[in-house]
Amino acid sequence: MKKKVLSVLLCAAMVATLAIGCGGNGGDGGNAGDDKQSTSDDANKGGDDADKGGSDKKVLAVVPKSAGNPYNEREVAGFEEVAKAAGYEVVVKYPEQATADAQQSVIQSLISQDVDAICLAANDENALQASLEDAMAAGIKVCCMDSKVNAASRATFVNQAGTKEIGETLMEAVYDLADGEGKWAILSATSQAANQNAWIDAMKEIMKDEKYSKLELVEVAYGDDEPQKSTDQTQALLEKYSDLKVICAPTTVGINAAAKVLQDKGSSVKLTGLGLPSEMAEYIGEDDEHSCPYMYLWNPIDVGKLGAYVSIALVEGDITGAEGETFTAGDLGEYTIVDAGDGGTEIILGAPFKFDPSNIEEWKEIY
Ligand code: RAM
Repeated sequence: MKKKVLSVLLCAAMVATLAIGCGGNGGDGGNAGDDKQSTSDDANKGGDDADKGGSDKKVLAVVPKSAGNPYNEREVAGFEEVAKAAGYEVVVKYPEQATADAQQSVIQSLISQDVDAICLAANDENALQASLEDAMAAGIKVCCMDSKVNAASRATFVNQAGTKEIGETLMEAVYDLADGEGKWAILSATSQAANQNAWIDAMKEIMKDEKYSKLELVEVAYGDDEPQKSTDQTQALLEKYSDLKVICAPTTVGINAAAKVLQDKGSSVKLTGLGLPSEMAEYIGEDDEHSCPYMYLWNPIDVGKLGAYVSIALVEGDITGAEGETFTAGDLGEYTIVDAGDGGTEIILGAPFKFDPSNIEEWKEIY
């Protein structure tokens, strides 16, 4: 019930943000740069041997899944905005690849830098446990956003929307676009991505319902959140399954690549999933000219903002990440930490938001 109220509030906040032009974020419609590692303005904490000298500000690190993904850049922008305004230094460390190994070396370097908090979007749920336990043993507060690590490796997790809710939303879209029957495929990110895997598992669970018995999930393909690999995987799906009806891509990189392939080919396969309005506007439409009738997402800038608010609350000792704790996340409002169902806790940003021909032109300006 509480979640519903929160979702409604969040949608209202998103609409309000839209009305006021998103307070400066709206102009950042494209890539925010593709540097793999960067530090905020004067913080200069990105060097591997940097220490806390030079400033007595506390340092919050943010570790996205990978570089070159506009979704991740928006998360970082939101994180930086909140953290800097609150007087913290920010270290942004993009791993070399969307892998746990690459994130592991980033975490080790952040431990040597003695940062105060690490907020990461995990490339693997379990593989980072040893490194993150080292970080926590060194007094660093650890939380995740977007894609979680297991309960033992985090204080809490900023979840963009309820996992089951995302699964239900996407499953319903597939059902609708396939007219209730036929072959469909998933084009995901990496095979280890905790968030995509959780959404896919949720969809598979929902699919057990009789209602979906005439739908056949023929394959889960992995484009690794790389545009070229996602393009190749889409083409391979089309070649393998000539009677494919729908592709669902629960990744902004995958859906963008698939949309272009389908639209360029004039394919009758319909697409849905999770996409950035700024990247998908040209593909959204209900006619034969467009590959994606509608899709969903949440505000990635707000995911990053909430990640920063949680990092700050952990560092200041306002929360520990335990179920039932509450905190205020600036203009995002009041949040309660809830059970994540995996032995740990989470904070749910809001509900997935639908983008279709009626609103895509407005939202493409925002993120
Ligand atoms: C991609 C990433 C990210 C995910 C979005 C929907 O950008 O995989 O983790 O949340 O898609």
